[in-house]
Amino acid sequence: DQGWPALHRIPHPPRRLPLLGDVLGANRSRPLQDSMRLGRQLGPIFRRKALGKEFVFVWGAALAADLADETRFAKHVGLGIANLRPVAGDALFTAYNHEPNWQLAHDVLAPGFSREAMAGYHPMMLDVAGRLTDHWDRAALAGQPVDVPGDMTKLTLETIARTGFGHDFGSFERSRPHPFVTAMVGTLAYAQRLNTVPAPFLLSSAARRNDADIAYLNRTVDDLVRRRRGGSGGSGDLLDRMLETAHPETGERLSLENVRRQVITFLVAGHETTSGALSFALYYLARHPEVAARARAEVDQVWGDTERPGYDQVAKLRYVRRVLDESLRLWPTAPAFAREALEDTVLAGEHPMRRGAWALVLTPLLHRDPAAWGPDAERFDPDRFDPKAVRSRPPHTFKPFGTGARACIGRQFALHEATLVLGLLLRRYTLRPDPEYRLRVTERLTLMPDGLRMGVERRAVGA
Ligand code: MNH
Repeated sequence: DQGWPALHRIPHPPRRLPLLGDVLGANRSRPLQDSMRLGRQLGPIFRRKALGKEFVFVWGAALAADLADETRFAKHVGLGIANLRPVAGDALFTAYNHEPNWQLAHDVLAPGFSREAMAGYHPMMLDVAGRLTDHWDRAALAGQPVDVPGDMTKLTLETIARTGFGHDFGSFERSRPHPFVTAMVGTLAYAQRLNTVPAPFLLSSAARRNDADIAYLNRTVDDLVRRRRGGSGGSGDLLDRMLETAHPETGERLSLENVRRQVITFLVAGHETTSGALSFALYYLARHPEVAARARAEVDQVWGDTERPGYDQVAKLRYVRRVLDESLRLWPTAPAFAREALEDTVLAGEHPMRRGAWALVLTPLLHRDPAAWGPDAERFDPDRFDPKAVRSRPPHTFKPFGTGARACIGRQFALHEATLVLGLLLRRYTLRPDPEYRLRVTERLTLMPDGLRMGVERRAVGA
């Protein structure tokens, strides 16, 4: 029963195959959206069988709120995340709760995400955004559509590399993605495939390819760290913290092997999800001109015609932030997180769980549960995030950054960066959606609107 004594009470798909379980008929390249489809049919808690094991999925608001209780549940490192251990080891994202390097790295790196630290990153974020707008200006002039996810990935990779590690990948000067991005996408896609296809059945060429990708990531990061240790110091960025800061109480430092894992983790976690969030927001802004107009009016009003908006002027873009929240509601780009029972317990008074049993929370469905979001939950409406509406909802219904002690450390970083960039783009361009485009969401552990292109035109005012 895998830790669920009353597993039989949890619904599962009607047709189950003896060996393959519920895998057959599943969409292997879109496991998340496949689970969403099943979840809609089976209800707020359900199970799927894969590789001979039962996996419990949860999306009902009341169940998810119970799983957020930190006295009874904690993060579970499983499925896709465990598959990333060969790349990220015991760095923050992939560490098991009991591994000492989690607390050590968390305490050493948390000040890197304080308000003061963020204000220090702000000018660098503006510089990187300037490279994006240079690129979009050329597209606008040539009447060429822009590749939204491609350009957002360049932007967010350069932003985390620059602010965190003083590094420049030169993404905007390349026509193809940087090899670091290709290797990273390769390892994420491989980790995702390991969820549905057992390792022995994956082609050995795919495994070799994955080893080569990991080796490339390691090499890139080792070079970067070596250069820093060779003297050219940063300005108190994340890498300086990793290399030089001792734990305030124990005096302990991160080992070099752990620093390597952390740098890879931050480069990956720090850009892929933010890129998706920006891309979905731009998709919705282009599709809802009335929302774009309201957001643009706010930017014009709050920023006036300052060339370089200040750090505090970003937080004042309340409506732009709601657009971002609403995009992350419909398509939370890190679309699931797992919770395990710390002791024997009963989930939501109904489902007994033994210590160690776990469930996967399907965030996009939680974010569309009519019980929390109303009958029109599928509709895009940023006003759901005005303060009055937020207060009227039960807690733990909006979880794009996970929950509890292991929630996202980069949340403020991502929100500041994305709000700043949306503000800059809204002020500078009118977005022209491609009328032929239909939203297709690709998955490689994270979500991204596939093939999203749009036209951009320079605005006359404030430009
Ligand atoms: Mn982020 C953990 C989503 C941006 C670095 N992040 C998480 C989790 C979610 C998440 C969900 C929790 C996963 C789990 O419970 O297993 N993160 C996001 C989203 C964005 C994002 C949706 C952008 C939008 N994350 C960022 C950025 C950084 C970052 C930017 C770094 C600069 N995230 C992390 C790290 C963790 C994490 C590191 C692991 C934290 C921990 O376990 O201590």
